[in-house]
Amino acid sequence: MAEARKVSIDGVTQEAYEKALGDGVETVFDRAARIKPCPIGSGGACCKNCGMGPCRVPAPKNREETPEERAKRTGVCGATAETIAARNFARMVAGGASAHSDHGRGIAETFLAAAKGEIKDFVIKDEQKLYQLAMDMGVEIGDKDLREIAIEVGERSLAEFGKQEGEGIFVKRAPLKRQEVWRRAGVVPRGPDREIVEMMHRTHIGVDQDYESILMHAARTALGDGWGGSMIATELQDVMFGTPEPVVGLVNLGILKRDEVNIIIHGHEPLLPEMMVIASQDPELLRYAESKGAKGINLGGLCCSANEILMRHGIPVAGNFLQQELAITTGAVDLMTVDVQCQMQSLRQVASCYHTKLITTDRRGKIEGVQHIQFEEERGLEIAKEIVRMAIDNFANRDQGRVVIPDGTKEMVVGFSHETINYLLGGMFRASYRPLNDNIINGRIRGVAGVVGCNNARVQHNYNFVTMIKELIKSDVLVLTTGCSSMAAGEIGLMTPEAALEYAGDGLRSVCEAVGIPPVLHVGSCVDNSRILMAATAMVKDGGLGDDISDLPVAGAAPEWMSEKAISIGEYFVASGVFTVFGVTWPTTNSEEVTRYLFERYEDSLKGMWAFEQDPVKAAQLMIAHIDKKRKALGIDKARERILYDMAKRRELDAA
Ligand code: SF4
Ligand code: MSK
Repeated sequence: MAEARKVSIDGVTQEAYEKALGDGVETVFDRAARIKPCPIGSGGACCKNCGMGPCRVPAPKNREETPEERAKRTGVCGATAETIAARNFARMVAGGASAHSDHGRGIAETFLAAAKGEIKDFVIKDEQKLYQLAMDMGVEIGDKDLREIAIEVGERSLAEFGKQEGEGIFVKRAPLKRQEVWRRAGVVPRGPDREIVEMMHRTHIGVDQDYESILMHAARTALGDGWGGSMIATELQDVMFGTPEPVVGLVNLGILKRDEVNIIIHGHEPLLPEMMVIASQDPELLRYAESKGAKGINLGGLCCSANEILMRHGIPVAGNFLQQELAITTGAVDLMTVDVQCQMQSLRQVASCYHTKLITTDRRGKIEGVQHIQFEEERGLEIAKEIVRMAIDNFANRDQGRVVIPDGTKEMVVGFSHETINYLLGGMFRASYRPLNDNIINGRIRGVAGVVGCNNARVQHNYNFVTMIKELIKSDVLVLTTGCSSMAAGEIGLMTPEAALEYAGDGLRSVCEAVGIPPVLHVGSCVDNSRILMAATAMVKDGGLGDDISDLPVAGAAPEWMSEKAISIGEYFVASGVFTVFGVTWPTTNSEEVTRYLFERYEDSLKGMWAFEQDPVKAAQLMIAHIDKKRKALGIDKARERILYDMAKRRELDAA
């Protein structure tokens, strides 16, 4: 059993955890205390890729190994520790890329069906983005009507996944120099399906046994995610559901309501959540809820499903990955739906301790013993209404005597899509990243960092995120977040314009004040890391900061990562030229050579590299040092020294 104040830095989460303890319900925090990570597997020293293994090849601890020992450190088939570590890492990339890409494929299928008029509940909401997308995909617009354009965009998107030859359609969105880097390194992605299948093939026993070759294909696979599957998901979701614009939302478990029907949407795909937003506001269902004694229907989200409906509709967010069980242990959740990714199997056990109805809604994401209602796009709203009705019916079963909703929510301003940042900075008629570039060049903004990824029960919930982000913004680094990182920042109050006054350095604060933005910008869900790629590309294209993403004073991080998707995201950041730091644990520590390849030698071919640092302050300092190195290379380091002097001078004058 873990101690409440040690499991999370967030008081609301601590209170909810104490309630779970009091109820005798085991949660992820207790399991993490009970189950220790395997020291052999965690460093990539275990191979189970065939029936002669598993083979364990750990390096000796606390001393250098002799050449003889090293020669013997192989699996039964002779695979070296390097091959084994590289294969394990590459398979994590493939796993993560497949999750994002399968998400993207589902969206493309729905988009195409909607464009053809085969399903009525999904429509084109952002026509301007559709036209832009069509042009980027090379669709001739001519005198075609919107429907024809949408069908062609849908068909081209779907065809991308299995593209056997050539280059992914969005590769040409990248800066020209980046494309050259990829072509030279031989990592231009074809379709994500092809790259993922090849990755699995290469890492089968007896195929690719050169760790460099494996790791270069890992880069190609990840690029097929970031500039392929994930980017398609983001683009089509925006066209169908609307491109996010700034909106205020609430975050944390305190969003649950004692006197309303509480429904939580958990997972990643926004199809059902979009329908649930409509269904939960349906007048007939609201009357039905009243007839059952509830004052209303309260829809909330968890994980990335939450991010999707928060940034498009301002729907409140109950929390991030480590808070999913705690939402149920409040005793206030009448129904929770889960679709795909990041939903714990333990939800079934936790829900069984309360009245909560747990429903799986995607055929790919079933949980043994849990009721399944398949979401069918053709009957999207009808199914959503059916689920809302079930939640209302279950409200009567709630034992209000067991309900404890921790007091505490925070406001967060969200919805900073790539387009929105463009408009906010440059204005509607001259949308541009130029003002951002100017503020980087003049030194008010030191650089930009993407802080993304999951929570991990091996470290205190939200601590690494919040500590790192505070360190960055204090040092005038503008932070972009996605996924669970966004909730961590929101829960501590870093996502309001006022946060800039309290936490940001002088330079960043002055820009946030002038534009009216928070120092930490919520850009979306996990697939929306593709927005960060587009933002970086726009910075290059608007000029003054070099020719390539690797020239920019930017860095990436996932200080609490746990999922394979995070590894794929990190890998495509690196392969796009971004210095990227991960915390908690590093999956190749058993092989110095593989680790060195990822941390140093990737830079030779890809101009980006990984780093690992568990301490979030030190990790932030690594990022800042990288940003400063890039500023120096661009010759803009002096401008920042001047601006700091100006600030100090100004303070002196203010004090006088
Ligand atoms: Fe062992 Fe080689 Fe089989 Fe892996 S592939 S389990 S190293 S024999
Ligand atoms: S939900 S992948 S825990 S960010 Fe996207 Fe959070 Fe990580 Fe899932």
